Amino acid sequence: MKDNKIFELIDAEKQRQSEGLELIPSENYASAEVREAMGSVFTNKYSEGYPGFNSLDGSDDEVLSIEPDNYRYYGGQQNTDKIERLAIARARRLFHADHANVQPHSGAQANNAVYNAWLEPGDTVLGMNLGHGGHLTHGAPVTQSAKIYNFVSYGVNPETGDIDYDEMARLAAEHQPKIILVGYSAFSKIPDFDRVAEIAKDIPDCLLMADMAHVAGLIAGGAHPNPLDHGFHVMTTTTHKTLRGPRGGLILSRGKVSSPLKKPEHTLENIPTLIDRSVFPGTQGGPLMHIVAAKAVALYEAEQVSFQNYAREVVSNAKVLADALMAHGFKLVGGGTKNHLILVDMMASFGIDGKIMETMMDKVGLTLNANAIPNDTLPPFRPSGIRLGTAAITTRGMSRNEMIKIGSWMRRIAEICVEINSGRQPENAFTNELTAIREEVRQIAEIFPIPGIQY
Ligand code: DSN
Repeated sequence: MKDNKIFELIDAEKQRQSEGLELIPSENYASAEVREAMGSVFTNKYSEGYPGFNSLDGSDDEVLSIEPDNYRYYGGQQNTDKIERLAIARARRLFHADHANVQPHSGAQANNAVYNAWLEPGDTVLGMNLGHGGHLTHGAPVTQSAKIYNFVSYGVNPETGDIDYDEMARLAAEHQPKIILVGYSAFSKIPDFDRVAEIAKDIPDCLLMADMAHVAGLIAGGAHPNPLDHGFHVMTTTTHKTLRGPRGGLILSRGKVSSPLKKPEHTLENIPTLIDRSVFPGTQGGPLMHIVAAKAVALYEAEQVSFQNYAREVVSNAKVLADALMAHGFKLVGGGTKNHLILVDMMASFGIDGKIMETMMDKVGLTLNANAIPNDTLPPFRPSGIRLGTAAITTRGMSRNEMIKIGSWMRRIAEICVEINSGRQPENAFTNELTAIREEVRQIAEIFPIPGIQY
């Protein structure tokens, strides 16, 4: 008997996604093929261990022509070995990495696995402050890793919105971190990876780690620098944001790859194998092979020329949208964007908080999220800012005209929020106008359907 309740909700979600526009910068629309792989029979299979790392250079066909030297703890790996090896080979090619571990279940798992691979309890990590755009797993006190390791935070300069590299250098010299971590969920500049590598140069055994979850698709598509090309040892990412794959994690590294069955010496050169042992058995059990298959499909898609065009278009759409918003009086942290992401200070722009804007945008089918801005004085659940991005709407094929349209809808929504927030007018005074905007959004959404989704 079919579980109708759940399948009705799946249909409702298909409709919500199809009729609205997704502006949350960490979301995207995975292709039908990625979703098919996710729903495949690989979900039935246990594959603890690894598929062997011999001969992963060259094309897919060359990789498939070699018999894997697998290290698995279950039989029946004839097909799983091949898909995992293809995923690894594709990830290595795309990100110029010596090694890829495609098994982390999420970005948080990927980060924790790297910490566990390189650090002893009490060791210091220098990462970006959560309140300045960093990520929870970069040392927020509520996390498990913050109980184990000593996180020290650098921030951004609120005037420029850029990383305060002088502060980073001062903190690095003072605390001698074992990891310097560059990564973020709300940052719209391009990090100066060379400068960070220079800062780390004089610190013994300092691992350079980049959490590029937000921009991995831009890196893969050549629209953003790759930290592994600038002296970084490790890059972690999720696979579902700009990379447009299934929800999951990925760890890329530079160094020597050896058998995970033998513990290697604790050196930066051995980081690939230290990471493999840290993912399994260190922090995870069986890999999700249906997700690994879907990661392989997404990486295949990211190797196509069309994906390079996509990555470039995401960045140029973000710039057009940022310019449109600024022309409408929105004050952007950092004064614009260099990637896919826009952070707006709603308090400074219109005297309203980000949650009010998020809620009102939802009513017309435009989805974004309230977000803290650097040095925010408001609490995280009702912060001063909003965060939006162009990864998903670019997947739908939208470009300049639609960005300008979104900018003008947002201006009107902000004005409505101001009226309601000030108490000058009740919300129901705007019911008809909000319904009309919602209909305009629906019409544009219909012109640009989500690839691979029929509803
Ligand atoms: N939750 C993600 C984001 O929205 O940026 C980061 O993991």
